[in-house]
Amino acid sequence: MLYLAALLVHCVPLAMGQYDICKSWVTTDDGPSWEFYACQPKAMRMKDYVTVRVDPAGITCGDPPERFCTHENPYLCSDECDASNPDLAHPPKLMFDSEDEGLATYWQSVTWRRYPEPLLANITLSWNKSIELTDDIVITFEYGRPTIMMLEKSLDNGRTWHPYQYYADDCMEAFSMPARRVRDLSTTSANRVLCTEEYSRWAGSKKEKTVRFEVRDRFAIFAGPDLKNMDNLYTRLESAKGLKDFFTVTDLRMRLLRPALGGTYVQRENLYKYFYAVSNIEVTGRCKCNLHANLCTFKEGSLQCECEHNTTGQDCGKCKKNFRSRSWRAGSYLPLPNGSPNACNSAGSFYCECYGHSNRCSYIDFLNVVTCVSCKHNTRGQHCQHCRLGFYRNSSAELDDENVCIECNCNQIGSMHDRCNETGYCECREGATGPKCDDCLPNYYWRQGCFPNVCDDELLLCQNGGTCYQNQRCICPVGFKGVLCQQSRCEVDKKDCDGAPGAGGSLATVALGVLALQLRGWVDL
Ligand SMILES: *[C@@H]1O[C@H](CO)[C@@H](O)[C@H](O)[C@H]1NC(C)=O
Ligand SMILES: *[C@@H]1O[C@H](CO)[C@@H](O)[C@H](O)[C@H]1NC(C)=O
Ligand SMILES: *[C@@H]1O[C@H](CO)[C@@H](O)[C@H](O)[C@H]1NC(C)=O
Ligand SMILES: *[C@@H]1O[C@H](CO)[C@@H](O)[C@H](O)[C@H]1NC(C)=O
Ligand SMILES: *[C@@H]1O[C@H](CO)[C@@H](O)[C@H](O)[C@H]1NC(C)=O
Ligand SMILES: [Ca+2]
Repeated sequence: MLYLAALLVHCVPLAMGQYDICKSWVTTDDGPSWEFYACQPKAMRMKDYVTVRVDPAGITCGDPPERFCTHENPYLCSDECDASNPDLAHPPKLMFDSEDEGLATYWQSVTWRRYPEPLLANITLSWNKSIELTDDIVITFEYGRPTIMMLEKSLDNGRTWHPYQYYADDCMEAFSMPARRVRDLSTTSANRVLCTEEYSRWAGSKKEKTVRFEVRDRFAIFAGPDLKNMDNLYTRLESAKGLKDFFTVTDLRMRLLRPALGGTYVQRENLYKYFYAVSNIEVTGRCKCNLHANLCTFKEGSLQCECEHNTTGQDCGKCKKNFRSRSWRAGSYLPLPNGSPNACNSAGSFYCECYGHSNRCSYIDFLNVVTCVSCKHNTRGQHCQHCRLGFYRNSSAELDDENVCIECNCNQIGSMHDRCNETGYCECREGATGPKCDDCLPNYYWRQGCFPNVCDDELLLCQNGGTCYQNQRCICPVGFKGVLCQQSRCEVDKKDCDGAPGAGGSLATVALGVLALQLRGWVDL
């Protein structure tokens, strides 16, 4: 009885209590109504929902069958691994089964018979769902723990990986890192990635079997040794940048880099006692639902939050359709003790979707329409569904994305105006080209805009020994003049020499074009 009570008290901070309900039906002066709270699912044994992959191919023992020895009894090699015999096979799934008392079932690698080539294995765990760790990751090794290994994590379903913790019997030698202990971390370094020697030394294969990633010790930095002060932890998780993400994973990878050596150097005459054997990988955590769900279920092979607060998505990371009157936000642990639900809302009695770009709608009497007011993120329109002039639609972003509108960035001189088409192309003045109109067409030169070449090396050659200066003018020798130095100074009178082309006509065309486009823009509004 006493034991049971102690056990319950011990479990309270992580298993029960705060943030376990999303809403309740309350009676107020205005009558009964729903009240909403920040909420999160209970912690679960995550190994029940994991997909595992072991690399490289052929690293699992038993194909072909192989004998192996143990460090305790290296010359009695009577044990056998045989993949074709269920009693002697050691497939990866045995790292996640539930074991009868006393009978360890385990995945086992081939032996290090290829020494000195390193014996490397990757064990990759994937959930296809973001998980928040709530307790230590505990990996149990039969026949000794690796002398070098590394734990990596991914937050994006395995697209990118980051080191999580390094393990070695000599951190300096293996990773050029000083050995540290999680217990010695402080509030400012609680999410530091470190190398520890605590789980790699030889102490007999039966005695010390576990390798840990210490989540509790890191929580304890804020919540105290028995995690009694969870409020402080929750406050820190909200305020300390990157702390929540540090405990969040979608995938984990153990990189086994050197097996147990039995406390001595590698004995080449008996390589059959070197291998990896993992009997259990315990991962305790909860589905990350952004504090918008208190249930997480296993559906169609994946964990899925049962979203409340009118949110949706695998992690409740979006507002439901018709509930986007303001931008989606995660729920918050603060203020204590119930937190803030930050629920998604429809705009009240009348419906007006603003795709999260505005928090306000207003009714325009004479048009009889409801329209969003002060659209943000460079959007405009009744539902903030268009981009402001000078911006174009980001084709890889949803309408409710903050990055939905991209600035056109048209070159001010080269383009007719600062608007662009749906793919970001600006409308260029004569002679200009490029998506932003900051280049010149061939036979044009750039000088505060694009101008047709006056002279060049092909068709518009300077004559009578003149030289072409930057396609802008011919530098004529003494005695010649004219655009291409084609005229002798004394031959003709002044009137015939001035051949300046009239630019008035084309300027007027440009101005008209601008006016027409402005009109179109105005009508568009
Ligand atoms: C293990 O994964 C890492 C990437 O994290 C990769 O570089 C390495 O080659 C893999 N090792 C094996 C044995 O597959
Ligand atoms: C991952 O989860 C998503 C959302 O539940 C699902 O659509 C997808 O098929 C899953 N992918 C895999 C590889 O299981
Ligand atoms: C979500 O929408 C429903 C109507 O579909 C409403 O009754 C409920 O109160 C909303 N919940 C929240 C948290 O806004
Ligand atoms: C377009 O939207 C995507 C998704 O939000 C974003 O990652 C990207 O940066 C946006 N592109 C630009 C140019 O802003
Ligand atoms: C935008 O303009 C460019 C260049 O004129 C053109 O290639 C592209 O097809 C246009 N895009 C659209 C959507 O009209
Ligand atoms: Ca097992």
